[in-house]
Amino acid sequence: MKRNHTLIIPLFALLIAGITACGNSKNSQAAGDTTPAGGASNVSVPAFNADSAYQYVKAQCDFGPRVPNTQAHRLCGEYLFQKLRQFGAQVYDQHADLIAYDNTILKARNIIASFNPDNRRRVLLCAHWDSRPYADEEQDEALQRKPILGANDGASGVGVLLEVARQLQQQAPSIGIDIVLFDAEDYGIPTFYRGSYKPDTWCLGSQYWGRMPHVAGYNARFGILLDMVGGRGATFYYEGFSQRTAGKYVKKIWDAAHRIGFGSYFPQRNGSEVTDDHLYVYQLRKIPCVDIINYDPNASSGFGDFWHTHRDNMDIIDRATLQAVGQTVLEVIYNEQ
Ligand code: AHN
Ligand code: ZN
Repeated sequence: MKRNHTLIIPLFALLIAGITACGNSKNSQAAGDTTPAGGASNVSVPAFNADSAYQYVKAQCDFGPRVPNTQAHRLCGEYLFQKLRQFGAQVYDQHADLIAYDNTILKARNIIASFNPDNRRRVLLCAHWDSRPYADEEQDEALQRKPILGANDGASGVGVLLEVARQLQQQAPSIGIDIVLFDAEDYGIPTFYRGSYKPDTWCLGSQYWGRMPHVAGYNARFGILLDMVGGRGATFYYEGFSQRTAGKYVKKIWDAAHRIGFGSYFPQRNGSEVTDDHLYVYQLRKIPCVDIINYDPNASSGFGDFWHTHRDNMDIIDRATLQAVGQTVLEVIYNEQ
């Protein structure tokens, strides 16, 4: 069989890449002295502030579409990096040149924030921070080639994680947390593309990080990926790949959501399998990773009728959805021993 160069080249063509770690390592604050006997308990879980998360979503959108190789993308990357440092994390900056489906070289930047970096017990939280260069789900073809704002698709997950980071600085959980903001998730082959199919054109930043983690041999107990977690009326069904490869953590997260009163957002029923960053976290780093993603298997709209259109802007962001997801994430990580 002929070697599959189209697969190998894009994945390994990591032309120029560099990682730099920047200090600010006043991190290990004593974890609370509560010692719960497993599961939900007497641990104090901070209150997620949805107004704060909303402002972080808006701040990203205010830069405009965060498409790799644009000024808005560079400026937003700098904003996210500085924000995470301000929250007291050890922040790693991972620059990489990644090859898109059409051979564009994307100047990509994964941003990784480690809280309590010396703790061996770790949980990974992740989201993508880039936004899609196309609105290829628009009906009007003229609109399809314009980049989207990605308030939900991109900014929402990052906004929730910035608010989680702010909470981590105020009160440390028992475990270490790594927040990974992946770049170049949403540069996958557009529907209007007439060239030949290529595999693995989505999630370029997580594919890079999976092969080249910020710390050699990086591992975590499990991961949670947030994708499209701010849309009004969102529902989060079990995502198929997560269920297959990280089932016990799916249960842990959905149980937590139900325990604290957000069950209506988290139906305990199977959804579809979605190609997303969690695939590469699992395949390349063997870390079970759960995708919390707005996908309704029963609705024709699937990811929401604003998905990959210009309607994915601040108008469809609902603080109540951000609250449901953010408080559930806090409930899970502060109960982890
Ligand atoms: C596909 O469209 C194949 N997967 C969805 C991954 C994605 C795009 N998440 C956000 N935007
Ligand atoms: Zn997308």
